[in-house]
Amino acid sequence: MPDIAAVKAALSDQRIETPSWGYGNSGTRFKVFARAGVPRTAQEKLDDAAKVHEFTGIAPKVALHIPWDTVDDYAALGAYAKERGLELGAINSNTFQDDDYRLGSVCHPDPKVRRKAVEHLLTCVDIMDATGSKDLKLWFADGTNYPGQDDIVARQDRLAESLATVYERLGDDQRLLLEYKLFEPAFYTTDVPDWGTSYLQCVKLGDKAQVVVDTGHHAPGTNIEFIVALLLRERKLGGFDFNSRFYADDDLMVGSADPFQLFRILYEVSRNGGFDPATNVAFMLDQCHNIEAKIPAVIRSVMNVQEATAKALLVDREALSAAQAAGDVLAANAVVMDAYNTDVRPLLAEWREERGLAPDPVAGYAACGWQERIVAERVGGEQAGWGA
Ligand code: LRH
Ligand code: MN
Ligand code: MN
Repeated sequence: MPDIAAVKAALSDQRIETPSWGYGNSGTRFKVFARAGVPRTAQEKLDDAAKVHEFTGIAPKVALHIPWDTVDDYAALGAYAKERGLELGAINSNTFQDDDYRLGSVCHPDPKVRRKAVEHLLTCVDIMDATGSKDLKLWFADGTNYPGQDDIVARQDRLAESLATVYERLGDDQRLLLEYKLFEPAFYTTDVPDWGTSYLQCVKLGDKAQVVVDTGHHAPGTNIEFIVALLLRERKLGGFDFNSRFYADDDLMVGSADPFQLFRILYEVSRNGGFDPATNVAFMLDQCHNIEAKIPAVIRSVMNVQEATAKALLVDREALSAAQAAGDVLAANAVVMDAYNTDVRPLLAEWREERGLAPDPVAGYAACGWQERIVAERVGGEQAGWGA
């Protein structure tokens, strides 16, 4: 059986990064429901993130999205985060909201538009220098809607050239993380649709370029844990954007639709050294809380990742190897299922109490008075939103 002290130690090493945009209002293309107390500034988003960290103990990092989190002084924002026990995490670029990007950004046929997109990415690296962020996370909405609209390979060439310019600008301890997504907003071809395309581009760039797996960005039925295992084997897994989906890019709370899939993914992370801080896998959330309260939803999401992690760490690797070597299919499967079916909530409550945390973070947050305070104090001004 796995040693419980070692499991607890691994849980203590885990860090989950929360997205600034998860604290703001979001919705669908049909309606954005505003919620009382939602942050109006990047600083207020950090104040909320600090509460998530206070009650979970493992969420000190906050990812920013530029220009959604534009401020005058990024070093000051980094200092603001630090005063609250936080760090600024990945800088997410945004080359999808301007009219200029109708036909794409870094893959656009017009070099002037490509230049504009690359300039934005270089600005994001400047921001990283100011905040101390180590990861530039790139997702491109680029693609085409109709057969013949543009040349598939020419677009890959433009992508490679644009990425190379950005890669050159990175500092020694900074990474370029390239996220893929099957479709949307492009509906015929997408320029980075899958892990293979991201991997090929990253390999050409070099060691500081790695792939991001957003769990909502695959075709239904895709075996995501297989992708994770392969990328770890190649040392090309830069991180995750965790969320849950029933249909497409739903961005629901991670682990809600299919907690078993989350466990299977995290087992491959465990099996392939991905929980070792030296492997440097970024465990990020990328979610939008459209109808639920935001801070408790982020807390619940962090807990869902932590529960699945605990189960993954509980897999009896020795017994599994023995069953695999003996070709005992049922015994091997039983070892994995035993871990998955373990109720880890008492273990995690104990782990929290050992750190002076509330055993139930959701209840702890509900009782702390923060929600009432922000509802009373955050009046006037414009609420932050997904895309604002
Ligand atoms: C694209 C995506 C990407 C963006 C985020 C807001 O669907 O997953 O990570 O930066 O959503
Ligand atoms: Mn994402
Ligand atoms: Mn997405």
